[in-house]
Order: sequence, then structure tokens, then C-alpha cells
Amino acid sequence: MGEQMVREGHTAPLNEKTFPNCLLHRSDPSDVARTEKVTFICTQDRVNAGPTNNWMAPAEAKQTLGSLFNGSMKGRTMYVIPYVLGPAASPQSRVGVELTDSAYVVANMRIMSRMGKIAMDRLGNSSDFVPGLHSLGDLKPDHRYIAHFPEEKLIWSIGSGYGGNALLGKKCFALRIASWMGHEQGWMAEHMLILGLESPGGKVTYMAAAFPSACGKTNLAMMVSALEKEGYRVWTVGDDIAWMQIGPDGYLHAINPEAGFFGVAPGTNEKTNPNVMSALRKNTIFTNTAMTSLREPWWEGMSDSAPTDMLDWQGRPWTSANGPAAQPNSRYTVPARQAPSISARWEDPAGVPISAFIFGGRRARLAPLVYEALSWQHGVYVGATMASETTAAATGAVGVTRRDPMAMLPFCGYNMADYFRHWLEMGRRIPHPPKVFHVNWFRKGNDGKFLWPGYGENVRVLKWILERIEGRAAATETPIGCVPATNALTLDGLDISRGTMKELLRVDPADWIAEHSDTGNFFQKFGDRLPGEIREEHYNLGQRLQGVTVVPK
Ligand code: OXD
Ligand code: MN
Repeated sequence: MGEQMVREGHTAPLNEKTFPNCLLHRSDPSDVARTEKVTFICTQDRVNAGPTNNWMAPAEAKQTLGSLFNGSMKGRTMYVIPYVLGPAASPQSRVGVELTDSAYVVANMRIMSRMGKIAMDRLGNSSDFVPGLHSLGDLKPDHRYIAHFPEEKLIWSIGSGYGGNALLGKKCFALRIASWMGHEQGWMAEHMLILGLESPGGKVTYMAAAFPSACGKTNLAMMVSALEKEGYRVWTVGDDIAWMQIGPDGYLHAINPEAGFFGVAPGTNEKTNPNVMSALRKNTIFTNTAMTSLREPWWEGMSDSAPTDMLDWQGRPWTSANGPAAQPNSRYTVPARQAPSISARWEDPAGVPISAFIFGGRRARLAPLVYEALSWQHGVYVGATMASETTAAATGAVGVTRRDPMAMLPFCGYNMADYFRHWLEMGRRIPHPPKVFHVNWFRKGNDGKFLWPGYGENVRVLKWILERIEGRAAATETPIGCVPATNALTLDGLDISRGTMKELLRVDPADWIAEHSDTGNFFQKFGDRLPGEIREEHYNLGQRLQGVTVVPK
């Protein structure tokens, strides 16, 4: 497949000695990211797609896309890709079949899913698979559509070769179609990483975490713990998607439907993610990164200074006048098994039992480093009110807040109000539901600098979460939930002042009152369909916030 890609002219083999079996692919410059504007949920009844999705009637979508598909593969090779999402032997796994005219898609799907005979064997005589039809079409942005037909469990995508639009097993099936299936069948498909936290003595506790894009999900899942000497280690089960169902032990069990990581390259380096840096030295596809004169990949943030002699992501000799050398959304596609941190249970057919859900976002000012929800119902509210700020980094000014419930805004295949209801319903059914937490690694001080060091130090927060699960750590109740009590976070070996810690854990009622009103506006979108429990939690938070005296800073 690699040879075919190289023949087609947009792909180059990398240095066979330092990056064996690695390729660099350059996509069309107009086709470098997911395109939410042309992503549609095509349900018979518009209301089932909900107010946060683009909707098109199924017949209209088939007509519009069908005319673009007509003849679109003429003269090209059509590939048939049978694939399994999830460990081949897991009852939680599902089969898909993608037809595509892109060799790049085939090569990526081979890394991201279990492809080929393994899928045909699993399928046997059954027709229980999700079909997906993909063509590059003419790559013109106004001929680009990604359409999901959840009632038929069908995906049609045309006009884009970009990962999230074209690798139909990923966002299209594993999140949009699967979230619909989970709603129908009583399980959950979430935009969550899955990690195991090993504690001294070797016990591993599993947690799943949802963060919007650009909040460091892959880095958290693959973290090298700052408390490794003390016996705390992080193991990776997945970095993007979790499929979960209730196991016979009464815990929610998660599998990673994917077999690889499709990660953002810029900013990745030996400090932010040493595990992935070592994983991607072989068998990896780089998309839209720069290439040095040694035929090695390079991106902004990989090293302090840029190599002088290189080609940028469009294959031109690099000059800073043309902007960044690597496209800001450039990616690596790497087999998960190559990660030094991969969990021994990442392919466990029974999945791993989840003890905590962690929600997070980028909030320069509002949210404390960590807090625990008061109950499952309150936890669902915390997830539903998730948001992240666009960065205005240098000045520390608060950016634009984008509401992104459970980090699923672009990925929920049905009405989000029904999705919240599904979460509430799952909570009633799970005998041992995960405890719910919220974290914020991105709080800034008045000087505009991050207060928390992040990366490997985040394990200190995971340790407190673990101790809360085990009923061992102290907490202080605030209107929004429980924050670590003074001295409850392990800070040994970390140079951080008491004042900074106080600031990191502070809950400012005035800020939260403004946030409360903003979330209230967001919920109005859902009208009567919004579950009563969410209204109740919203009202209760308002009451708790009114009840505290606002101390001037
Ligand atoms: C991804 C995304 O690529 O969330 O994982 O956009
Ligand atoms: Mn993602």
C-alpha cells in the first residue's frame, strides 16, 4: 500500500534507518481537518438529530451525495476494507466495511483498526456490519459531505481524504453511529481516553476522561508519571474513544475500539509525551508535517530550534514567510502496541472496569484544578456543562468559550438532550457507577502564566482521584463540588507555593454565577426535551451559589 501511495505522488518514504517503514503524506491544502459544517446527521425526523447537529433528510442526502458519487471512482482503484472496532474476541466489538478509492485511507485504517481476515472471520455469514462508502471525489470543498444515516447504520462520505472525515471507522462509526447504537442498546460510546493508574503494590485502577480537542488527551493517556519512584504509573488503554457496557461485576467496562493513535503532532516532544515520541519511530504515517534534509519528520514544538534546511508541509523549501513548517493539525498515525506505556489489558475482551470519569476543559480563570461531583446526577450535569476556551495565550485574556458537553458536541449522533437522558438512565442501571470528576490543567494567574505545571505532574491529581475512589482522601465541599482539602494533594518534590495551590483550588462564586447563567442559555436550545434532572441540577447549583457570601478579592 505504501508503494502505491508513493507512486500516486503525495507520499514520501522517510529515512529508512531512523524512521523505518514510515511515510510522510501531504494532503490537499484545502483538506486538512474535520469539517463540521458539512457533517450531517440524516434522521427521518429532524428532531432526532437535535439542535447541535446539522441535519439533512435521508432522501435528500442520498440524492445530493449520490450524484457526486456517480462515476467518482472511474479510473481509480476501489478498496474494500473489512475491519473490527475493538479487540477481535470482545463481545463489545463491532464490524464495519468501508469502500474507498484512497490508498491513504487503507493504510491508515490498517493502523487504526483490526483490518482484513480478522474482520471476515468475525463476521462469518452474518450481515451485521456498518457499511461506509467513501470517495475522494474531486476534493472541492463545496463538493464535500459527511453524511450519517443512524437509523440504517450507514455512512457516506465524499470530497475529503482527511482522517476524521475519511477513516470511517473513527469519528463516523466509533462515535456518531455507535453513540446512536449505544442509546438504542444500553451502552455508551464516548470521546474518552482510557488509562490505568498503577499504585504501590501493583493494583491498577482504570479511569476514562473526556476533553475537547487541544486539551492534551493523548498526552494524559500516555503520561510518564512524576510519582513513578513512589510507585504510581500510568498505563494506556486508549487515547480517544471508549465503548462501555455494564459488566457482570456491576462495573462499567471499557474497550478501546481503535488499534492506533491518530494524534496531533505540533507541540509533541520529549517533555510533553516521551512515550509517543518513542512509539512513532517506526511503522508510522505522518500527515502534513515538515520533512528535514535527513528525511525525518519535524513540527513546531518538536525541538527548540527549527532545522534550517527542510521542506514544509506542502513540500516547499521552508521559509517562515509561508507560516508554520508543519500544518497546525498535522498528525501521526501510530500502532497503539508500539507505545511503551500500553496496558497489558488494552486488548482484554472483557474491557477494563472504570472507577472514575474525568471531564476537563481549558478554563483560564473559572475551574479549579480538580473537583468531584456530588452524585452521578450532578456528574452528568458537570459533563453537560463542559466548555473550553480558545486560547489568547500571551496576554492571559479569557478566550471565547465553546460549550462542548462531554466533549461530544461534534460527535453525538443524535439529539444531545436524549444523550443526557441516556447518561442519567445508565447511572440508574450501573450497580457501581464511576465517580465523576472535573479537572482543569489550564488555570492562569494574574500574570497570564499557567499555575499548574501539568504533564507528568498531573499524576498527583489522578492520585487524589484514586484516593477519593477508595474513600481515603480529604475534601472540602464547595457549591460546585468537592475540592481537595489542604494538604490532601501529594506535592512532595514539586516547587509550588501554598498561595499558588490556594489559587488553583479556589472557587469564585461571582465567576460561577456568570457561568451558571451562560450554561442556562445553552440549555435553552434543547427546549422541553432537556431532562428534568438537568434542570434540577442547574437550579440546585444556582441555589448553592446564592447561599455563599461573595468575598471580594
Ligand atoms: C480527533 C478529534 O482527531 O477529536 O481525535 O478531532
Ligand atoms: Mn478526538
